[in-house]
Amino acid sequence: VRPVRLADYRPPDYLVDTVHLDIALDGAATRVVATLAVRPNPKGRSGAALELDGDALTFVRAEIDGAAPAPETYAAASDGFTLHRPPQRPFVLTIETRLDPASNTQLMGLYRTASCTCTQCEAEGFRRITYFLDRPDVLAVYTTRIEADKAEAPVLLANGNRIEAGDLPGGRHYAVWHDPFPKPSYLFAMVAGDLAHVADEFVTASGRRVRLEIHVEPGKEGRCAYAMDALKRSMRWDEEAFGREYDLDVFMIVAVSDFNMGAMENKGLNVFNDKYVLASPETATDLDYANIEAIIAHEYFHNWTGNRITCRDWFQLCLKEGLTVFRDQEFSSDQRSRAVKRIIDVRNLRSQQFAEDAGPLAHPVRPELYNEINNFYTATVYEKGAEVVRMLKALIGDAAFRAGMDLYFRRHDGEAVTIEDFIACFAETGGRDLGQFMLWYRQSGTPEVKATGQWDAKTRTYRLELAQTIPPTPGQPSKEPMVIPVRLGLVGASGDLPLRLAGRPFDGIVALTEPSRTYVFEGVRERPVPSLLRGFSAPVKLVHELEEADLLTLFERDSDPFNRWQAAQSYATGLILRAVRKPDLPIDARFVAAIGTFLDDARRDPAFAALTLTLPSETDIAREIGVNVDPDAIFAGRQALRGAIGRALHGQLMRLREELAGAGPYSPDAAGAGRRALRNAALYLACGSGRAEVLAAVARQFAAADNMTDRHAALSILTLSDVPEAEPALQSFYERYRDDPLVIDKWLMVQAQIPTTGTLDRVKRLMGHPAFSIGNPNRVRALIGAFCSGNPTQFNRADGEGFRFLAAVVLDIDGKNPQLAARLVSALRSWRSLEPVRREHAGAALRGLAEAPSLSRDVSDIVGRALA
Ligand code: HT7
Ligand code: ZN
Repeated sequence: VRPVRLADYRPPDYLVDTVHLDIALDGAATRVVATLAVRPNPKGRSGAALELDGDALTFVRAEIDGAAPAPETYAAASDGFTLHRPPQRPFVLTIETRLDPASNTQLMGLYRTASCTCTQCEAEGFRRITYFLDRPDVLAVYTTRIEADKAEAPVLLANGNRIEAGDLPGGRHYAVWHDPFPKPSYLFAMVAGDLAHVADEFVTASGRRVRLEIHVEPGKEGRCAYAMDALKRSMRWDEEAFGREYDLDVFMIVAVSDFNMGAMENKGLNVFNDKYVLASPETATDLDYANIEAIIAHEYFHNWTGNRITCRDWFQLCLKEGLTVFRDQEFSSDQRSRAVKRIIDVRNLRSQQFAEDAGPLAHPVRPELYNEINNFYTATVYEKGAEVVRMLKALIGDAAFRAGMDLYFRRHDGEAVTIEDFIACFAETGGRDLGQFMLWYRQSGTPEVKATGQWDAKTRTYRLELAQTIPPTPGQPSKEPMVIPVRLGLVGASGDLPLRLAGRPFDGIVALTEPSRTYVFEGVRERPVPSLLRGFSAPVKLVHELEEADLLTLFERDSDPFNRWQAAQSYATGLILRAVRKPDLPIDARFVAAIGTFLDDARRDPAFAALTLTLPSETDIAREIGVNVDPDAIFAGRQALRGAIGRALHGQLMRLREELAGAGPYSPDAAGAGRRALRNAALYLACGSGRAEVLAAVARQFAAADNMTDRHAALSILTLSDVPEAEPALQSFYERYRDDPLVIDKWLMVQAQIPTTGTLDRVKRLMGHPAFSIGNPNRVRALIGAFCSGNPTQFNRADGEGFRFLAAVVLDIDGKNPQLAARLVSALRSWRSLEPVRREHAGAALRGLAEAPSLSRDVSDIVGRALA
């Protein structure tokens, strides 16, 4: 049947109006009876067979309108159920299946996790529970009856509102839930288990009372306060920023310890990876808190962008994901610092999405073909998808954007729609043709914008030429020019210069639509330094050769905080690249001096200063180099810059750290988090000096910290610095947190990232540690994911052992959890940019995987595309 093509989309031949699910949990003999009200779709093919999807199902019986059909009229297999000649009128189809949730290691469909039995249906998991038209354009009203042993599973939850519950003979009980909102099958959820919960209430803008519940493993209730607060703030923000109110009487979140991704937006019953719910100062870092806030918001926001209005087909995934990421980013910007949030998001976009776009797995924001949809929950669909929405807003303006969103909600509520439907709303409210803009959804690859500028003192003009090119990507050898919003300003001796463009005051943004265009700014009285792509106004690679003195001007004077940060990053990147190419040259003292001056003022905005002091990562540098990458040389170049800053500024850095020491108890708010981030960034740089007193301070911080952020930062500095103090610190960390799996993940992760030759053996040893479990995605990501994606020198070892290790682990995991295995393989997405020896080893590991017998569709799709 695969691959699936967007061009082949056909409306379903049948629709399902209501679904009654009766799920009786009973270990390996769990019984599911589905009663479906089916009718022919007027937009489908009349008289067509009804082909229901199934995956690993055990068929028991079927009925049509209460009677058993003749055997020759249907076919039931583990992967589907077909009615050859269904009635051409509404009819009721009942099908019974048997399941064993405990043997479901894929964590898709109905499965057992430590504290409960739960479901994960996106994208195609519902077909692992019952036979169904498991596609997002079939919307039905669900009623779910769950029955289970009362002692084992006192809590029974499903989508919607609870309408009935009661006890049954034999120590069993049941609950019936009804969700009045039609939804696609991927949003179905149920949970049954021995769970504790915390409850709260939210009163909507129109005065409706909504009960809020967070369900967790008993004993973890004390770690839900931040998630609950984030939920209430998200609900209020969606009312204020988008006019969206919650629509059911209850909103539930369940935290589970075995989960393939971050969380899932099932209608009224979000299921979360416990990592993104549970937090206390002693166990969670500031980053954990920020992630919890963002993911709680993201899943909540899906209620309107994804659930009330859903996708017509999986090619439209960015319709809900890109838009919802945009919404959660806006929320976090409003809750915290907009500039800091933007820098963090752009760093993430560049490290994940740009890398994807530059390699063999590149695909458009809206792909046109897939072999396995699970492999398209990517940085391109999510993060680039969010950038596309942000550009749309920049191009049509805030008011037209908000009006477009209002129109979208009004026009398409209760529907399954396409990107074209979405964009049409903004074309209408923005009063413009967005045909060219659609290329952002169709063309893959990161556009490159080359800028060249010239100031003419005589005419007081500044000519800026912008030229765009889009590199070839798999299946797309040539591209058309895109619409690229470039926010810009010209910076003079005392800040931004007032500008005129084409005789009018310049509003700060141009839309480049041609391959190249020259803009002539008037009234430019002094030689300016151009500040381009302010706020990172488009997801492009800007090529603009600025002198180091110009970068310093922007770093010190640009009114745009993003470009102040960018100038420091570009300068540091240049220095690291020089150190990689010419390791014997000393580091440029002017940059170090500028950082020294910056430190004097760093207290004004600690979170921003912390980002400015964070050197470009090894992956950032690898991306800049692009070909024949040698991760060892990059590591050494980066260390050289860190060492030069540490040696020159350790006194100043350590004083700054002292001055920022917090008074009072830990609080995860943005101000406190910013202070801690700056203190720890300063400590990391100071430690580059190798001075004993700095190391001693790190060790003291590790021992005396009153919160996980500072303790974890100290542990990470010690392990990254490969000093003798690291081992006892690791030992004591383990002893302290051995009963807390989420904290032990941090212990696994810091060890996986140690940049020394013993790390691969250490990782292999840790796989045998009682704290590790190959069946738990969080443990696998913490140890193996962190090694393969977060330790460039050791994963990319020149002897190829890192790649061979990954291939062996992937084969092992693939038999149990293909989704998890496929995600691990993505660590090899940039393999062709490595230098020849490493490239050969990486290619051999991929080819070895390709030849393995019985590879899952998930892994073979990634491997096949990586090798193509
Ligand atoms: N919509 C969800 C994406 C998802 C997922 C979540 C958990 C396990 C498997 C999954 N497959 C797809 C999460 C989100 O983007 O909000
Ligand atoms: Zn999402």
